[in-house]
Amino acid sequence: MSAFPEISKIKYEGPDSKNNLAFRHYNENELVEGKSMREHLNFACAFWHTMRMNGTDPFGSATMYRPWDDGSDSVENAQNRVRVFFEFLEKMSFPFYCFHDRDIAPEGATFKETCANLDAVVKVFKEEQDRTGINLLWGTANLFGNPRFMHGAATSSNADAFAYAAAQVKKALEVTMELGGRGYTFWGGREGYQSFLNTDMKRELDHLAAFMHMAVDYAKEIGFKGQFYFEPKPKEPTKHQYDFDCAACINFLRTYGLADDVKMNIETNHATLAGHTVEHELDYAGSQGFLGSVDANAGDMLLGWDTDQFPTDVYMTTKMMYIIMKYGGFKTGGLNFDAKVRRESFEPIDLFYAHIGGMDAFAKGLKIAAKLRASGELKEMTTNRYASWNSGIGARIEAGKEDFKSLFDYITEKGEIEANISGRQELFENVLNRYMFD
Ligand code: XLS
Ligand code: NI
Ligand code: NI
Repeated sequence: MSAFPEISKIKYEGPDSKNNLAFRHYNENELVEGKSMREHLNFACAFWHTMRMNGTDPFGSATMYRPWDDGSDSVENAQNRVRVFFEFLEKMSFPFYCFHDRDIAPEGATFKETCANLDAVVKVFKEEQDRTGINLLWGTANLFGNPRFMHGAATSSNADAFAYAAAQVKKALEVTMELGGRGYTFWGGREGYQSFLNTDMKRELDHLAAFMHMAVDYAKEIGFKGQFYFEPKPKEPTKHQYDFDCAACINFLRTYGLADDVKMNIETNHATLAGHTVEHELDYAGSQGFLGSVDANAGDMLLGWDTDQFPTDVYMTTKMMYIIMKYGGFKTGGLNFDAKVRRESFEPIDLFYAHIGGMDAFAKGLKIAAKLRASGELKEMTTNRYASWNSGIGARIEAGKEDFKSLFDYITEKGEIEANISGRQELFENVLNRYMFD
């Protein structure tokens, strides 16, 4: 039985279409720089937001109208949600999806029972994947929702919570592998702290590293070839999350010998919460060789929390795709819509509008980014800005042929530096606008 009987498969109708249930820019097989849009973007749908958000907020109860969901915690209901999810994915032409273990299956009375519930639901995922050819981009474990993780999981003051989390991730890795997942994501959840007075930070960080090493080792042991990701978030739920931003995460990975096995999963709203733009985070990770995957969403600049809105700002998607392409595009990763419809957008059809908008915003951004790249205009302007490094003293510094003494002599002899040239930020912005609107 169809959960969305009134909605047929969303088709590409082109930029002139006025059909709100059609793509205007996302044309999955259209080639951009010789690669299909589908492969450039690797869109994934988040199970948690799409199937599990019921619209509760701290001031109000559930609002979402989801006629297929009986509201119970039964395994049957969980299995049925998976079938509905795949109907949605198929109608939206999603190549990928992502999940947390606890979104997809209910916890049982014991850990053993919980694992059995998970297996029963994963069986349906497997069937649906086989039926549709839709794949798992990454899996993850929810190590934050249950009260046992009130002090965190890997960084908990309670060693048993660490052990439970390890058992849970072992199982989540097996399940991710069984479903052919291309990756596995660590998001800190409660890996952070509220007050330094009751916190042994060094010990907690060491534990987090030990935990991630165990995961990496176990993945190797079972032959899981997927890419591990670390997802930065500066705050919420804890005041100081250890995975604050890309710089903090990469420092952690390098310090603890995890740099070869883990890349970044960058979320737009988390970047803005850290006081960065997502472009900054993507470029930083890319420049350090850690660009892995993206949780595509948007925050509200006036609100200080993770609003997880759908991305519709084409300036932002253009800049994001420009940077992602600069670093060679996604290898294992993709654009996972870690986004939820607003509490007031409670009808099933809103799930379609939301994802169509996000996919079209990125498709349009991809096309503009490709035009920017083809013209080379911005790149050339940037390269010219650094012209002083291409020859003479700049080239010699880059080649490691100069030191403080030689530079002291160089400047003493010259007396003053070559005149600076304008940064021309306004011109750069005008050039971008020309490509946005032409
Ligand atoms: C929460 C995170 C979460 C991760 C997966 O803020 O974005 O959804 O992506 O645990
Ligand atoms: Ni996320
Ligand atoms: Ni988030």
